[in-house]
Amino acid sequence: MAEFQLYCFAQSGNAYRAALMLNLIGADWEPVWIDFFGQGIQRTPEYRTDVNEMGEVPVLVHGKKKLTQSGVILTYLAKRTGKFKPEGEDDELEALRWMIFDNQKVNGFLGPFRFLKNFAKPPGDPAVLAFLKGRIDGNLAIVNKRLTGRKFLVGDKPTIADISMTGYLYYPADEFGFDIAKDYPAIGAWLERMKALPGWKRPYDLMPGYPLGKT
Ligand SMILES: N[C@@H](CCC(=O)N[C@@H](CS)C(=O)NCC(=O)O)C(=O)O
Repeated sequence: MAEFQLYCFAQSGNAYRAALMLNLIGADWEPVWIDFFGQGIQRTPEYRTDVNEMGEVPVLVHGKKKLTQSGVILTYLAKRTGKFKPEGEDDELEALRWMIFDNQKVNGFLGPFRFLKNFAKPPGDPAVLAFLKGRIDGNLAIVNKRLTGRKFLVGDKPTIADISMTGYLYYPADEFGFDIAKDYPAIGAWLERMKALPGWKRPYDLMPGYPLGKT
């Protein structure tokens, strides 16, 4: 058995943050596939009792510890290994600030937008998609401005804030209907820098369940 188990599925950008971190730090980890779209295991009472009361993925198991919320998982792994750890109180708080903004307003909107566009049955209401797209555009512009003239979100090295922010950004452009890397050049350049880190992999190459129905 590997040292870490990560409950995840290929289409989850929230889980990708944790999977990418595990790979970038060279951890001994294995995925536990959650059949999110088929059986919807995450919504069963058993899952909520035994795995995560919040009914979500990702969940990281490390020995007796079970951690949920990608931000908590990233923080735990950074503290344990010293890798991608923001240094000093100011940078720690700054990283947390960007991770909360990301969770709520960047990938927090991109995830539901992509879900409604690609996977929801019936497909998402166009008015809801238009609302989310407006928010996404505004918030990606904020991230693009932040990354203009700087290499990473916090300080001059990649931290967990950057790993968090990648959430849905490496999924194919056709799943969104717009190309984030092209529309936001500073984000595009930063995505290339993150891609160059040893151990980087695309979400569909890192987690099981792609294409849908294949484990
Ligand atoms: N803020 C959480 C978000 C986790 C989340 O929303 N995960 C989705 C999968 S991408 C989920 O499990 N949703 C539960 C459901 O829709 O039933 C994190 O970053 O871990």
